[in-house]
Amino acid sequence: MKVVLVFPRYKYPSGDPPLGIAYIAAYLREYSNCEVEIVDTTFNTSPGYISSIFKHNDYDIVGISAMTPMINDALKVAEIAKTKNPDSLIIMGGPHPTVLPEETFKDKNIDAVCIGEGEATFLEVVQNNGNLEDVKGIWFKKNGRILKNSRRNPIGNLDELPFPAWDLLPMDKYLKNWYQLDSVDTNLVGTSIIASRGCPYVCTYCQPTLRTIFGTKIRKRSSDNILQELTRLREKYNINAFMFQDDTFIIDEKWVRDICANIINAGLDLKWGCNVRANLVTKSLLTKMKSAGLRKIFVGIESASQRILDDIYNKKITLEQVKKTVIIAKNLNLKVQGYFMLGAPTESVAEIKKTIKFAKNLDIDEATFSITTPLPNTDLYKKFNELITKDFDEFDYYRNPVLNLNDLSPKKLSFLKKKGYLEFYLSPKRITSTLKMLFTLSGFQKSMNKLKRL
Ligand code: B12
Ligand code: SF4
Repeated sequence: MKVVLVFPRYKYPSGDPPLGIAYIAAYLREYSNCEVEIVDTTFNTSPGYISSIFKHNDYDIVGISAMTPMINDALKVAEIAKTKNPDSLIIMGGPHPTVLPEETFKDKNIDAVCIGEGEATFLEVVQNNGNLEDVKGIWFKKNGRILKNSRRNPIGNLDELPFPAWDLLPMDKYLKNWYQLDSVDTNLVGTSIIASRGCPYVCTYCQPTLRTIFGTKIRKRSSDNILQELTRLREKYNINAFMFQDDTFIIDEKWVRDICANIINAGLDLKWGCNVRANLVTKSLLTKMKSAGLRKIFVGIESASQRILDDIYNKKITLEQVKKTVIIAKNLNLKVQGYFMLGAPTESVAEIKKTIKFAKNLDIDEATFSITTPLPNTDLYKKFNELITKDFDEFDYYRNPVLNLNDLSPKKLSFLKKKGYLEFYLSPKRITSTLKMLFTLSGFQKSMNKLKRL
């Protein structure tokens, strides 16, 4: 049996490999005899690429991954695949079809949708030779009707998963374009990993999507398993840096300390970064993490308005915690990147300006300003449903406002976002590092990719 997994990323080149399908591919290789390939358009967006792949290959099963802003591109891939080979089974998975399966089935080329985690579900589809009748986690079309199999429980022990199938991805390009630790050193060679799945928080712009994909409980890989992955990555690709992409990496302090102790004992000598939550940061924890190689933290700050943080985002952090986190990190000489969102429902222009000013004055090295985008099925989406466009192409929080805000036109919001970036990166205390970044060769290439998001 021949399987292909497609990651139809056309919009923004990124140094972050698509770990979801790389995990599925590795799992299929480990536990079945099928032939599996990954087709990733991240570095080859030419219109003929996908057509030529399907012209020259016959696949029994085509799996396509989709986040909301990628859905239209994903559906085009499905159309090409079905046209070239009407007998192939087309399964779509990932965040978008998981939260909007019925909507996804409106496309005639989609035969099945995988709800949630994909490894065990896809394996069973392969083992059943494409027969979907009793495969948990699958919804499928039969005689024009949608049949909904029951949900599959998430994999209990994440250590059972083989490491992602990096060899099926264009890893040379990913390593070259990886930018997460640029503010530490633009010459670092690194990649991203995922050490846990799930998040217990309930931010309105994110949940219940994450719970729908990964279940309600947070699952963590063992520190030994993580160490093995890092060792393997260093052997295979000579990395000297990495990032934990986990949403809430420091949620379990004991686990994080275990990982750090393991990294130190193994003498791994890798520089790394991770996402933190301002309400969970302590000096003692960050000190331990730094001794294991931590060089940068990423903090979801979102807004300088406590009203927006509490009433609109349900973020469960305070601005005091944010300030304290930055002070602790800077005293440890760590780089800090802040994430901010502009244009929440009910947010005033004054509040947006306050957020930009707060970011500018905070002692952080990098800032990302995105546009508040209530993704389908999130609590924020449900609450402000009538204000939101239904064109999924528009759901891109780097670029388009999807909310119709009375006193704030999309043009004005985009202007404010650009202004935020300029004020932040051209402020006297950052201008030198901004120019330094732009004038190193590797920094320049990666900065160009980032600029596409402005
Ligand atoms: C790292 C990350 C990124 C990275 C890299 C993403 C990548 N995959 O290349 C970067 C920073 C580039 C990124 C970008 C964006 N991201 Co992002 N990202 C994440 C994050 C934190 C981790 C992704 C990950 O690796 N997860 C671990 C793997 C194992 O899970 P997975 O990818 O979901 O795959 C599993 C299942 O979904 C399923 N599955 C996935 N694909 C398929 C395919 C088939 C056929 C099957 C059967 C199953 C299946 O099986 C997989 C294994 O179990 C998630 C949140 C999270 N914790 O998952 C958000 C998340 C995926 N991102 C999200 C979004 C919206 C974006 C953006 C679209 C934002 C934007 N610009 O508007 C952009 C995409 C732009 C682009 N075209 O590249 C949303 C998606 C929500 C939605 N409704 O679509 C998430 C869920 C965050 C959130 N809580 O809202 N992201
Ligand atoms: S935004 Fe982050 S902290 Fe909030 S629910 Fe989503 S993953 Fe968890």
